[in-house]
This record gives sequence, structure tokens and C-alpha cells, in this order.
Amino acid sequence: MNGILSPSLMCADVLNLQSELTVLDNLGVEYIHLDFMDNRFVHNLTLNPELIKATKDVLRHMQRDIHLMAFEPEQYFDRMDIGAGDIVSVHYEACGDTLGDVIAEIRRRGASPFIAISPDTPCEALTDWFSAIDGVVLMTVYPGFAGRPIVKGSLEKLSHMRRLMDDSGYRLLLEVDGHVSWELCGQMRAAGADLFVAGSSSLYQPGLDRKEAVERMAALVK
Ligand code: S6P
Ligand code: MG
Repeated sequence: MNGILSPSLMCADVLNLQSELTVLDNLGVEYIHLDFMDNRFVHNLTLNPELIKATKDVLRHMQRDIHLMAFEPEQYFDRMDIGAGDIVSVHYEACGDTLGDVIAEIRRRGASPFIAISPDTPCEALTDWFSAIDGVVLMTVYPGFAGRPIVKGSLEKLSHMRRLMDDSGYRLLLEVDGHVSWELCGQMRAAGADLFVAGSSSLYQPGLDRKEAVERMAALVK
């Protein structure tokens, strides 16, 4: 399987989100990464639930890759109209004892549950959950903002997570989120990542032609 791009909409021009979605959709990009923050689990606000819901009306082929950096993430699922075809990532650190119920609710809606982990959470925290999920989002920056530096040791952590996943026997996707730069995305691919969140370190650097940038990145993570 080739590496898959998931451009991060919070890094796009906020006054032109619809045209950005249409351009990416027409280019054959498979996923759009939609970040939601509650200003509690992380101290920022980004795309709101109504905006995330509205993306459904303009996407023809592209699927939503919704990343909730929020406590009690399930309270937003209706407002985002989460359903079949969506990837929905919730944070291990935010869910506590309710993680199993939250995953079950994502599954009940026909969506694909992923667990996201912040840099300080060890990979082993997820091994008991592998049977319940379709993938992991490994954060290589501290969540909350675009443009952050990569956390030291992230490439090794990606390789370690890949090994744990493969050894488990479950077929799981590994998504990398944070500072997926032109320089590092090939190494992230070699470390075992399948899905690449492309933000301000790559696709959304100012002045790039979107088609050329998408093709360049797809080639780097092939
Ligand atoms: C950050 C968020 C991410 C960012 C992405 C931005 O908390 O979850 O999805 O949008 O990291 O990319 P970059 O290249 O600016 O780090
Ligand atoms: Mg994200």
C-alpha cells in the first residue's frame, strides 16, 4: 500500500476553505484531516463542529479524517454528523475510563475508530486496544498548534509502534501527525507510517502550487 496524504485543513486559508476542499478533492487526495480542539484538553480552538459537518456537503471522493483533541469527544459526534467513511481519532489521554464506550460509539455509527496519542504517552498504552480500533494517530508534536517542532525520538517511536502493531497480528493503519515536513516525510514512511498529515511544514507552505505540492509529497511517501 502506498502512503496516503491527509492535508490538514486548519493550515489552509481560512477564508477559502470550500475552494481548498474542492481543489484537493479534484486532485484525488483521499483524506482531509479536520482538527477539533476544545480549549481544555489543548489550549486552542480550531475548526468547529458545524464547519466539520458542512464539509460533507462539498466532498465527492475525499473522506474525513477527524481528529478530536477534546475531553468527552462523543458529545460532538452528532454535531459533526459522524458516520460511515469517516476516520475518527480520539485521544487516549482525554478519554480515561470511557475510551471503550467512545470507540464503540464510533463503530456504531459506521465510522472507523483510531486512537491518538500525545508524545509523552508510550506506545504500549495502546496494545490492549488494538483489537478494537482500525488505526493509531501518533503525534510527533505536542497537540494544539500547527508549526511546532518535532519531538525528539519521534522517528524511533513510529518504528516501535509499527513493530507493536505488526506483531499483534491486527491490520492497523499508522497515521503520523505533526511536523510532517518535506525533509522528514520519507523517513516517517520508512519508519512505518501509512497516513501523513500534511500541514504548514509541507503542503501549506506559502506560495506552493497545490497540484505540484500534492504530487511531490505523494512521491516522497510512496
Ligand atoms: C496539531 C494538529 C495537527 C496540525 C498539524 C499541522 O495539534 O493536530 O493536525 O494541523 O500538525 O502540521 P504542521 O506541519 O504545521 O505540524
Ligand atoms: Mg491533527
